[in-house]
Amino acid sequence: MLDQLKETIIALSTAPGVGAIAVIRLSGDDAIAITNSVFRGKNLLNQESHTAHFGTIRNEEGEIIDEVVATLFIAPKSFTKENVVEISCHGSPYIVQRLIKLFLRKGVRLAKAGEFTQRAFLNGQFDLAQAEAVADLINADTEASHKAAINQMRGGFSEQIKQLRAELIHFASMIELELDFGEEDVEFADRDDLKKLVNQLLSVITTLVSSFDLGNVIKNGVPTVIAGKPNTGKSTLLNALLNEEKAIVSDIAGTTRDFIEDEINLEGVVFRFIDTAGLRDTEDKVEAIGVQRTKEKMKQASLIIYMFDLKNDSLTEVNRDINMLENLGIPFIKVGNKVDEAQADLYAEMQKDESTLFISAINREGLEALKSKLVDTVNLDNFKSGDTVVTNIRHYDNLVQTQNSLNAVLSGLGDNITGDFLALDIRHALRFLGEITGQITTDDLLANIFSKFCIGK
Ligand SMILES: Nc1nc2c(ncn2[C@@H]2O[C@H](COP(=O)(O)OP(=O)(O)OP(=O)(O)O)[C@@H](O)[C@H]2O)c(=O)[nH]1
Ligand SMILES: [Mg+2]
Repeated sequence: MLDQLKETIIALSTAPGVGAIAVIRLSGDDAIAITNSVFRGKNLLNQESHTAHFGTIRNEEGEIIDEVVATLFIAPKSFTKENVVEISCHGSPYIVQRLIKLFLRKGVRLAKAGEFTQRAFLNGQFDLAQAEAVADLINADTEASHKAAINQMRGGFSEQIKQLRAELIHFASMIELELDFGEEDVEFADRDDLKKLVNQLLSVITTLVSSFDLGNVIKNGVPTVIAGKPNTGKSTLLNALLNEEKAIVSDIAGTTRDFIEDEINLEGVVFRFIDTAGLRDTEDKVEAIGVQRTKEKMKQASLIIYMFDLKNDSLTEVNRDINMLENLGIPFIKVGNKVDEAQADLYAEMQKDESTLFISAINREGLEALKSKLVDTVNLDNFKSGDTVVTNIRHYDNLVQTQNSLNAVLSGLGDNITGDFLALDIRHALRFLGEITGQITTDDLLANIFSKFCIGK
């Protein structure tokens, strides 16, 4: 791994394809020297860090490949803390390819996915959780996900975790010291203090764990299933929300067979709407498969828009459906459609329940109220107040594991178990916490994380 680190790596850092400018990045001990060997205009070896230089790059025959600007970052004042050169050339894939090939002949090698960020991490530029936030930041496409990624990249909950972990290490070493004394009955680690610390840790970690619901929504959007009987107007609503004729609408019950989905961004949160086959018992084979899929989709949803038909449904049917949804245990919004042709008695009855919304999907009436209700259910307010939110599933997994180990420590303390068992559970907790920030790493863990990055990052 260390030898690999010394090699100078290269990759296109801008998006592939034609553009005004493309940026090729090199990082490693020899980045500047190698660039200098093909660069004409100035001696790059005599230049200061953070300076940009115009010149030409020529191949072995002296032929000009392109006019470029080379920006120098001298170690350790660069993203990777190594020597870095960023070459801005004309944004033609042909030129980029010729330049990279020239550099490969000069002894650099192609960077692997995420290798620049991995080097930055290994050289101590930031911790692992922050490195992962770099990837999130690149993929962020809403205000909320952008904010969460920036937050995490700038330190987020890493500091908090490192601090608590340091205190726990102190206890672990005290208990292990006790073990060294073997038979003698000594207690260096005060059990009451340990209990206090573990409780404190648990409360912080529990808050972080429960923030993941929101974090996941911020990062991946809210899968929202539109469900209801055939012909209630589900596809009409989807089209109205998306502002396009995405789904086929007809007055034939059972029009939608497979599910259709698309996203919209409401106040910085992405909702992934899934229009489904109407729920009913049917003899039609294809439709029956669709209904089965609807039921599965509903179980996976974070939110269900339950739509009923004010024109055609009976109160008994609606109540039965609502009952079924309550048993499902997934948050749902009740929406009565076709308010323009509503049966007076059903409408009056349903209006008694203040949480029910009434819309006319076909006339686009009541959609704004529905949209604000959707946003309300996500409850972004927590996030806006600057609370730390866990958005990464790996961090979430580790936090849950830490929680389990700490609970084991607590119950061990309750049962007065011996120091060696306590030490074991504490060590587990330490490992799970350390893996979040990268204080403990394995090659597998790193490979797994950085391979998800794009090449050039
Ligand atoms: N009066 C009235 N008719 C509506 C409204 N919304 C939809 N419709 C009509 O209801 C019929 C069914 O609409 P769809 O959107 O296809 O209903 P669906 O729930 O997707 O039906 P399936 O795909 O069969 O499950 C169509 O004829 C629509 O024009 C509304 O707000 N008012
Ligand atoms: Mg439909």
